[in-house]
Amino acid sequence: MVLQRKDTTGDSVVLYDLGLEGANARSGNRKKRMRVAKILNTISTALIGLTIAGSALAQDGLERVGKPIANGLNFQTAGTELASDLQWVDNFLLIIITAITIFVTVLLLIVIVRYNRRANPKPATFTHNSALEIGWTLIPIIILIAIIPPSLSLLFKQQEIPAADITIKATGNQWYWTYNYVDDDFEFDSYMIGHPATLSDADADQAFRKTPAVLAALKEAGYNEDEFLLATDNAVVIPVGKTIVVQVTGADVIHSWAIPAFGVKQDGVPGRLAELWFKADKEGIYFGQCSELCGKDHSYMPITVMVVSEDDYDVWLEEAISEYADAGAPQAVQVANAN
Ligand SMILES: [Cu+2]
Repeated sequence: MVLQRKDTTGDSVVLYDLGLEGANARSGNRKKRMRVAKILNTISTALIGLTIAGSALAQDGLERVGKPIANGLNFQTAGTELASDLQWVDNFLLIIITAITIFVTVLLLIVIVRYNRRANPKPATFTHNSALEIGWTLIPIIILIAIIPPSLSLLFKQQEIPAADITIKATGNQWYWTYNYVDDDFEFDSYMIGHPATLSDADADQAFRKTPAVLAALKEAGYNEDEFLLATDNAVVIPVGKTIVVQVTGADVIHSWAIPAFGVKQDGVPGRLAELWFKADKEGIYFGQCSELCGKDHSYMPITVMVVSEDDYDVWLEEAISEYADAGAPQAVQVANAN
């Protein structure tokens, strides 16, 4: 940033004490600027260090992504390219906003210390500085232009839905999800383990809390105690490395289907069919939650996505079709395919 000063009256010199670069900057100011640059460097290094530490922590939960981790910081381990891109943009913006915040804070502190009534009893009387005004207009514009390419390209990547390998329709209900595997025409409901629907009638009064019956149901389904409120009785099962398109809608009120580790979140609005897509990079169990306040049991309709190998998926698919598909359903699929 190079700002030329036009005003040459003695009083106007003080303006350049703010640490801005100018033709009349004194050597003392240059030293100060270098100190500010050093502080900026230290802080951005610390921020990057924090990011790396957070990622390393998140890696401990590689198989189960999306549940709370002790001392967890930062994002969940990215399970898709969309999520890694989102995290990159977030870190990029974090560095920019940190630099801006520090810069403005330093300017404020300098003004407070140097130009209070006691330290500077005779204030300057000029009101304009064209170069400075052009600078503080152009520099924010340049920053905004620098932010546009990564953020807009990511937005388009999320919103332009590619051809699907597997299409799943997710319908939000008060308060559970229904998943329809559109290509194979079967559907099932997915309840949080601990919901009365997942317990025997005798244990119904133990629902929604970490009671012995709920803990036993979690264990039986292969989940740990700390996955309570995230684990469901029927997970969405998908193969690794395939493009999955999820059509999201609501049956009663607005819900939202979100898996943070996949970088996806989409409102399910009754009467509308929205779409999101992702391609999971690695196998694992990924947890998400309904992310639109949808009523009293909003917190009890989590999302569990199981990413498995293609072979395991084929085995599961066969079982799921025989378990969930209606007797007349295969015919309906054939008719639809013929068209
Ligand atoms: Cu909800």
